[in-house]
Amino acid sequence: MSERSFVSDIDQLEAELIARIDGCANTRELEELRVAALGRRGRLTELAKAIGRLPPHQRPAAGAAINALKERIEERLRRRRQELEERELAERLAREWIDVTLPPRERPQGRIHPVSQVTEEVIAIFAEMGFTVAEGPDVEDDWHNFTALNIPPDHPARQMQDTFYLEAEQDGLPLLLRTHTSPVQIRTMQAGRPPFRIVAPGRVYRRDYDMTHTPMFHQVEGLLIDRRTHMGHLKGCLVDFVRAFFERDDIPVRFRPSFFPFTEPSAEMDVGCRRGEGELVVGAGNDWLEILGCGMVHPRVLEGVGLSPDIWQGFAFGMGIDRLAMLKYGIPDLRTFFEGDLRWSGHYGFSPLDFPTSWSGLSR
Ligand code: 2NM
Repeated sequence: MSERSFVSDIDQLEAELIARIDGCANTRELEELRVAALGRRGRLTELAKAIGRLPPHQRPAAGAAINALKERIEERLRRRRQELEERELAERLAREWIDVTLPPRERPQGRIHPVSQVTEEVIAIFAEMGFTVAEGPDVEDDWHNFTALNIPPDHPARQMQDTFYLEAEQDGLPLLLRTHTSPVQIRTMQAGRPPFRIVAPGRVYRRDYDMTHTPMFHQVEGLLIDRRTHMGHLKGCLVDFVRAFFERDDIPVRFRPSFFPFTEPSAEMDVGCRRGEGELVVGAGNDWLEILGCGMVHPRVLEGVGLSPDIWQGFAFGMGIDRLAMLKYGIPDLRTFFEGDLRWSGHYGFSPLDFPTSWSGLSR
């Protein structure tokens, strides 16, 4: 190859590349062109390789010419890129615009389910009295759900008709869906040291379905264990609770003797109410409505978790959250709670902004 033809190749390539750079319509085309010209197998790179075929004395000048061309092309690419970027930006700005005066798009606002609302209300009230929240598994074993609670082997609650048993077994006994949240209290007492003040909210399961029963429902149970605890503490605590919950200082209450295997003595607590045609008003009237079960924790339950009943005593209670929600907020049919009907949630649900939470100031 002669020096003259090399120089004319350079001139020709320059003219061609410049024409193509100017002809690029956008930055993508320009980038393709840059690779085709300056890339590892690009036109300029190939031309540079041809220097090796020139006679040695011509190589320095040819090399310099190639480098100068490369710089001119790079500069041209840079300018063209800037032009194209500015044009593309201007096009995007013209095309993509937002009308900031438009009203915001409507979007669905969820509602808090009455069960969640009431659970948090109950927790908040007991939190003020120094109780903390404890939780446990929905799938329990026979010992935590029954035996530790002094429920005898032949008790009806243990029957197939009443309890959901799983196929899976543990220590030769089938696992089950907890029938109350009491096993949480058992687990808490086993894992820690007294005194205890806990509430255990959660789902529980019983084989029952009619106007007032669903196979899954919600409970809050509470437990207080301390030295020299007595029935007076139980009554004071629960009377304060119902007054706070129903937001009435004058609400009539009474305790009726009852029976639970895990408490002795046991009681049921009623609140005054008024019943009319299809209506039920809590807090006044000459009728009574049962709202919770309670009692002093049975010595056998205490012994079962390694506490001496001579030193530690306590009281426990349990209530149905769903029923409390029906009473406080006038919801007639329990079964509607679990149908997931958005019209129902819209009507009976609560604003998320009013949700009482552990971070909204009441509990510690
Ligand atoms: C109730 C009524 C009375 C109760 C007892 C215990 C435990 F674990 F301490 F023994 N937990 N919950 C209890 C007592 C529950 O529900 C109607």
